[in-house]
Amino acid sequence: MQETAIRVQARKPAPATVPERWSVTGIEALFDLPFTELLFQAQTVHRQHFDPTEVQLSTLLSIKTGGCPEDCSYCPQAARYDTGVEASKLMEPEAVLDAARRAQAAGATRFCMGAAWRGPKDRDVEKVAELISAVKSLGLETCATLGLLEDGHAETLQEAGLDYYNHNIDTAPDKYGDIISTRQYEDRLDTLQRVRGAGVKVCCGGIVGMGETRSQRAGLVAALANLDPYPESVPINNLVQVEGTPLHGQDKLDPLEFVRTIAVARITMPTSRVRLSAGRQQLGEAVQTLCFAAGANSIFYGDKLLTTGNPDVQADRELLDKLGMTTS
Ligand code: SAM
Ligand code: DTB
Ligand code: SF4
Repeated sequence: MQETAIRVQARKPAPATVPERWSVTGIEALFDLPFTELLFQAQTVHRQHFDPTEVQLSTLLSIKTGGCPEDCSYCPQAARYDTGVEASKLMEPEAVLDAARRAQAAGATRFCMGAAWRGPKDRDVEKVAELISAVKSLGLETCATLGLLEDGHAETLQEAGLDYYNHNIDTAPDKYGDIISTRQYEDRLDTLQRVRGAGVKVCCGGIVGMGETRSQRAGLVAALANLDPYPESVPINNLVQVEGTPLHGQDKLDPLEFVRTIAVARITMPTSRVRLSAGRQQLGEAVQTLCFAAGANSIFYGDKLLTTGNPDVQADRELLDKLGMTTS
């Protein structure tokens, strides 16, 4: 068979400093495109900034699980919901390092440490800073997601070697109050500002499949794309429905609508890593493949997310091999 695959040269992403301003209606118009047209536009943008055959691998570790005082209605770690997740203390450095070494040996290039806090106390930040330095010294990129940050926290984490801070806006601003009542959307923006101010790269995305309308999915993407600059890393989660959480039993999102969301994120945030995040197990191989074709170029890689399942490493390797994808 004739070799027809054209390997597109990766270009260094342009700095995301002069974002286009996106209106919700402009983004809804992208969602409304015929599927093949939307995918073509997303692929075109993708190829202008990245090698479309390459996927970045990030591994998650829950360094402090459960017992969280917040009421995020999707989350199995909120203390108020009976989900069977046991609360635990912050992990010891040696155990975190072991997990980071294993992730690196399996091929991950970024290690993301998550804590079920509303936000860390000063003492917690000191301890997490030690974990970050240790993980960074292995040669991995570092990411942390610890909740709302206060004065000085982002700077301490930056000095320890933090590359990315994950802090999701989760849903459209006009949907936020339906999902979380213990904090405001603006509190999230304030922490994102602190992260930027300290010179740490921003990982910020959201969850779809929480009963939002298409217009609200467009609102989520608009809010992300209009951050100035827009996030370097954009995790798009498909709600993992956990028994005991208020969102368990929610109508499931049409998988093709998930693919559309990925495509629209790619078009509106051309130089970002768009990451297939929670919910990959439920998507299956064919839909994930469409997501890669729509411009997704990162995944959470490893047998577990924070408390829920993820495709195992072997299955991911087989899928990526089958698709002829390379990893970084
Ligand atoms: N407690 C911190 C916070 O909320 O920022 C950090 C950890 S929290 C678990 C990180 C993110 O995980 C949330 O913002 C949400 O987007 C995602 N997440 C949590 N539970 C999820 C679920 N059941 N399905 C999909 N995404 C989920
Ligand atoms: C993100 O956007 N998704 C990840 C990561 N950032 C921290 C977390 C997904 C959590 C899914 C539910 C769980 O495993 O507890
Ligand atoms: Fe707590 Fe984060 Fe879960 Fe919300 S998403 S309940 S803040 S761990």
